[in-house]
Amino acid sequence: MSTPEFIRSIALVGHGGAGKTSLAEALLARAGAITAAGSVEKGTTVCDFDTQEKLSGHSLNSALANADWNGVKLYLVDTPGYPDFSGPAIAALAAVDTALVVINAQTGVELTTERMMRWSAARGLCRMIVINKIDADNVDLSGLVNDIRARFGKQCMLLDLPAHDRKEVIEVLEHAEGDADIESVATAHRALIDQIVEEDESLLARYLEEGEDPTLAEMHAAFEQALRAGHLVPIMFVSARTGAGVSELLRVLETLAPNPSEGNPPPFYKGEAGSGEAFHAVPDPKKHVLAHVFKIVPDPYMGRVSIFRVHQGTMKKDMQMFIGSGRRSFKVGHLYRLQGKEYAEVDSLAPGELGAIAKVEDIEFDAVLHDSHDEDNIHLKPLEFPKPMQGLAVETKKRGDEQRLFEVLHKLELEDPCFVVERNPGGNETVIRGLGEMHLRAKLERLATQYKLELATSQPSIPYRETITKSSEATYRHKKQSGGAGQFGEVALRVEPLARGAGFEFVDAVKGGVIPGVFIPAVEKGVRQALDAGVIAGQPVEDVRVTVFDGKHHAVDSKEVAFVAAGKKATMKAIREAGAIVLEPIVNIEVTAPDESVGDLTGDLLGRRGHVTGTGQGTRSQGMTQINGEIPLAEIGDYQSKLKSLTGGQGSYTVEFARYAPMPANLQQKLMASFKVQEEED
Ligand SMILES: Nc1nc2c(ncn2[C@@H]2O[C@H](COP(=O)(O)OP(=O)(O)O)[C@@H](O)[C@H]2O)c(=O)[nH]1
Ligand SMILES: [Mg+2]
Repeated sequence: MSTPEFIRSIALVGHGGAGKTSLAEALLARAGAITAAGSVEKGTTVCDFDTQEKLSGHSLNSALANADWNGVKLYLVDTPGYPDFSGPAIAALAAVDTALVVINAQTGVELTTERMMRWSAARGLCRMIVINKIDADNVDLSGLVNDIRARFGKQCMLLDLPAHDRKEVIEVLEHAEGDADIESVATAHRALIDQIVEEDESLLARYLEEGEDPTLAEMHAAFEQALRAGHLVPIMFVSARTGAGVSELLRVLETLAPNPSEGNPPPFYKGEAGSGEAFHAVPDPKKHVLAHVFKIVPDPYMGRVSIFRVHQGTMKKDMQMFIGSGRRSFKVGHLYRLQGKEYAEVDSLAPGELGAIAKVEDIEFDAVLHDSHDEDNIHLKPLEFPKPMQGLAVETKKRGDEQRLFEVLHKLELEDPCFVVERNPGGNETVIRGLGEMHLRAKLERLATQYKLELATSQPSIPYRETITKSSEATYRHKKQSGGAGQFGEVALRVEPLARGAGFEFVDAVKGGVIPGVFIPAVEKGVRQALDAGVIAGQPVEDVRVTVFDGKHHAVDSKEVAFVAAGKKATMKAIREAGAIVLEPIVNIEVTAPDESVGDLTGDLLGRRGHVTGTGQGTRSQGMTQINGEIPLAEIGDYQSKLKSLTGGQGSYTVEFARYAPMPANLQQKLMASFKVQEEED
């Protein structure tokens, strides 16, 4: 068993193509965890082991690897870099102490670089920047460093410098002088030490007095403090291809990357996620076990594999554990450490270690595992994922496959927090949603190749909503006499608008038992039926409070069905009088496209009832501009093909949910008219 002091956990994050998977491979090879580095092109890397990843040539999911180096255990989490696959990449941030942001020296700071710098800071992680591909032709390393500092701040400081025609690097903490590219070693050395000693007053005082550099050991604590506080974001240079800088990076991970007690882990909560009572896990092997599941793999042979980080205590083979709320327990059985697709059995895992258990079907993504009854209902600070909006309606081509499609889609949902499956309650529509077109295409490919499910796809219906703009009251009496028994129930209620996003509130304000308490759930059921089915346009009604304040009952004829019917009809009546309107989903869109197509794209967005909220002229990638805007979801159906034709195939985009907004009156009229026709036909 390793002790926490000798454990490092690092997520390799950054834009697609930056060389994260290749760099993980180079680190593993240099540390001796594998005999030779494989290559992404040949499909022989540890981290891109999936068939689909090998074919597409880039990572689609996160992957784990580990290495032993000078008595230190390194855990690496390789993550996918394209925005479409950011679900697993964000999830990895919950499992590590260090985010290693890999930047491609050829293309510079890209979309995912910026996002990961932001997301990992928000998570409190220690950040380090690695500039990869320094071997490539026509790279402007000095310009890139300036750009990094302009975007992310002066605390981004050189920890090493490329030297000898970029064939090697010189570490500037250890060396006070030397020949290097970009900047003089002496300047970089001075700047770095100045920044580190700032963290510790006594160190600073001595440094100023004696005018002599503190030793590396003396600076260690201050260095970690600077990392944690975000006062220092070291920049290093490597070439995963030639190996330049790889040994130096390995040494930095060993000696300077935080161990679990030097990191800045997010808090846990007792009770509601994100609210509740906050507390911090202590990376002490002797305490109660707390582990957080950041990845689920539905493995065809192993069953459901849950991959977690141990935050506190020691997870042991055969231990009895609880899931989240503490009501369900399971025996750990086999415990594994992962090396790409290989599972190695281990007896125990200490705080800071990443491991896996298999065949516990109750465990879900984001669950907290613990070994104590009292520690019930624990959550880790919630991760923030973009809400998937890009949708496709899917149908099996072969009849009889429907049930299996449903099961398989559920598996895909488990492993990717940004992929969801919706069953449209009205129509018989199954809609898959993801972060972009490429995301959904990857899932369809997977369904076809791995599960032999061929699907027909179509544009899904738009998830409109209804809401009300003022309060209103209504009474409805349901009375029926059929044969001997009758049905009687009368409900009076009030509907009031709530803030956008508030959902639904039901209030029972009935006095004196005019509606007996046992029938209140029936009234609520009727109210919900009316809201779910929609009133003016057949869309679910949201952001309303419904208060039942009066009614009547009959000693013999009052029945549940009567109050369900009365609740439903009273709600419909009240909503019709409450200034009901239709809301439509608006999405944030981010387009990256060649500079010369910006005019056309802006015009196209306007034509789609959208507008531009900002453009970033691109040093990010030479000749590319980023356009941010807002657009109704209803208008992006064919955006992919339009973008392709306007940019000669060079543009890409992502969307995420922004908000619901009232629909323009003319479009709302249309929707309501078609709902009327439908209602009359039924
Ligand atoms: N010239 C050069 N190419 C590299 C280097 N590292 C990775 N590559 C190439 O860049 C491409 C993307 O690499 P990959 O590791 O898949 O990037 P990822 O998407 O960040 O995981 C592949 O073709 C690699 O061979 C490097 O240091 N130098
Ligand atoms: Mg990769």
